[in-house]
Amino acid sequence: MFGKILIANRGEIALRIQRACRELGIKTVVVHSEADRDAKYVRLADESVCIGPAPSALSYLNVPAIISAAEVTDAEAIHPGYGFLSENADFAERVESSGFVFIGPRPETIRLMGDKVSAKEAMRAAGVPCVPGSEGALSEDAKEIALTAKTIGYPVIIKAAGGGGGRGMRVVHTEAALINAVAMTRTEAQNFFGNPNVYLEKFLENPRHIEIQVLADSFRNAVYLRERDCSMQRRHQKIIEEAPAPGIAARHIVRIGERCAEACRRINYRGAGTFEFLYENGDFYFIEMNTRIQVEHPVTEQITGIDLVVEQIRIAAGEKLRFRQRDLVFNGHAIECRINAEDPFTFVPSPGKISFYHPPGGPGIRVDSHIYQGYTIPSHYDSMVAKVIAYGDSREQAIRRMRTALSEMSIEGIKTNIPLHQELMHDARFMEGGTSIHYLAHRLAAKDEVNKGG
Ligand code: MV4
Repeated sequence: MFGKILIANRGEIALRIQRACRELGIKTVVVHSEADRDAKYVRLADESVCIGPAPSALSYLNVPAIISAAEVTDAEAIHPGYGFLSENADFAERVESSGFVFIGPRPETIRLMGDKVSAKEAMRAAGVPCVPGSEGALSEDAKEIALTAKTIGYPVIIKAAGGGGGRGMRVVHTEAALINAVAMTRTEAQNFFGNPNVYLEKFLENPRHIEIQVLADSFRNAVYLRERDCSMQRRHQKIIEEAPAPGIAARHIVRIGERCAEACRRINYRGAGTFEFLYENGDFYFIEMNTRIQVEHPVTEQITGIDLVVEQIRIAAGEKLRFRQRDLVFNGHAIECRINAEDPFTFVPSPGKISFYHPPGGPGIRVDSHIYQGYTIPSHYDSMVAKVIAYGDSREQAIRRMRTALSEMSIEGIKTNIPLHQELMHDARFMEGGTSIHYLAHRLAAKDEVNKGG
């Protein structure tokens, strides 16, 4: 096992990774920007290194500074967390060529999955069901593109190979609009991602976003850790996630989960990963794979009893998976609410000093957060300041515990989206379960109309 790990991230996930390291008896180094110098989680680390000024481009994305920090502190491995450099294949390569272990998949795997065209191709070849669409990237031939779209059937969605997470997409309803839309998406793709390749898919109008968590070691052992439903989102920012997904039969999950685990063995995947699917009318369609630990990993931990960050570290250290699929048991239901420092209804960020903080607790409540009374939330980064995770025997119990937790929680001095979560925990459609990716936007729009007196 490693003696010392460098954590190339900030906020709650930097603290979460430190906790996993402590459990394994590993010393920690946290790198931080000037804006995060006084954060408590930085003090809690065994060592810390300032790697640059507040803007991420000069600190958390500053590859030479991070590598130097690992060198001067004698760290053996680097955990990238989520966001920042976590899915940057060039960074993973630099980490390894500098003699450190990258806690994540091989650089080639990250590169394969970073290109959504090659990811989809690899997954289709490995037996994972995908959204019907073009075979690979589109050619330059307008007639051929029009024929492809016609064969798929309108509406279609044009996606950038270098995109993902909702960037670089365009929906097209008619052949008349197709070629111009392809050209525009291509130009944007070149400008944003440096890759002009685009591809076509059937546009699914009202799907749910269901993802499968996997873990794989370096010896082609792979397991799936069931699913998460991440449909409650706004502008591609998830706000509530849960496991298992309400209303989807376990045998259906088993079938798709086995496909994901088998795909991991085929591509010799290593580490934690997530297969993202759209789920509509009882069918799963693969769209993308994430090669990092995700924000919402705690809901999976709560229903499996497995510490995903600990497992990531063990796998990176060359250990074999300690369990097989048949050893895994899934129990109860977990819901995560992402607490953001923002206006609950306009979503305008609300950084600043926390003048009072009281976290919730009690049976089945977990809070993953780096904040405390007196902490100042910097304006330079993501607005997520805490994750409240409620676990129960049933979804109903998890919801009841979440309501209590949200009512106990107080964060003063800044605005948070706690009031929005409180509304959603009493929303009839949420309580029923199974709302689509469009539900939150529609609900917010409907509420706006009421407020305008419409
Ligand atoms: C889609 C889709 C409908 N049909 N693909 C957006 C994020 C990226 N990961 C893929 N996305 C979508 N791809 C087809 N063929 C709808 C979305 C989508 C979405 C997906 C997951 C979660 C939230 C979303 C919000 C809007 C659109």
